[in-house]
Amino acid sequence: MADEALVVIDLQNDFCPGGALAVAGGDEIVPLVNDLIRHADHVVLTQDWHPAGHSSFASSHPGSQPFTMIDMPYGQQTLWPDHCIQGSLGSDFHSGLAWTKAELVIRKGFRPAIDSYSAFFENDRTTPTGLAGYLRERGIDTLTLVGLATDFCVAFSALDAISQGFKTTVRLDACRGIDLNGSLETMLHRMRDAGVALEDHVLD
Ligand code: VGL
Ligand code: ZN
Repeated sequence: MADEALVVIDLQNDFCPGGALAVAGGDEIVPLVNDLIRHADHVVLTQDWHPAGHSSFASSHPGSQPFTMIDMPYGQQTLWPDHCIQGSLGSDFHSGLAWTKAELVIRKGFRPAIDSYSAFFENDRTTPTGLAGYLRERGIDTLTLVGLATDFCVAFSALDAISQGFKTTVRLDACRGIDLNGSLETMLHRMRDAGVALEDHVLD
């Protein structure tokens, strides 16, 4: 139907094996995502897109290690290895991703002082990316989310999609997670409780 869109989250080299913030099996989802793209009416991609020295990088906080937490003016923030630096090979979409059909690429995380997991809002939870307005103006009210990582950018995007009034499905078989301190379990529960439809066609 014409009111549905597939949103492919951060299927970039740095989140795939060999990348700077590799998600286990991140590249395995590419064939299935391509299949979903082929069948979708509308396709939107997100691209994690950080300037060098971004505040979410552990390297920007002397003495801090990746995968630890830090207090930012907008709340707690996980620190990451340097990744998805604007224009780097790591920031490119996976070379096997059939992205040409995408009608929109939303870049996020480009403000030096704020990280952005969600496709809709930065991590201050108030700065919008413009995606909700774009989708509404296009008459799209139903979303399927796939990509990386299940428990960070996919989950935050799905929770915001629900709060913005979109009927939202996450295809878990077309996602892979980071799973930091139980984050996968936590975020699966949060999504289910919020009304996100969690589908896993591997289990069908
Ligand atoms: C992501 C951590 C940092 C993601 C992006 O795409 O899930 N995770 N930047
Ligand atoms: Zn990032």
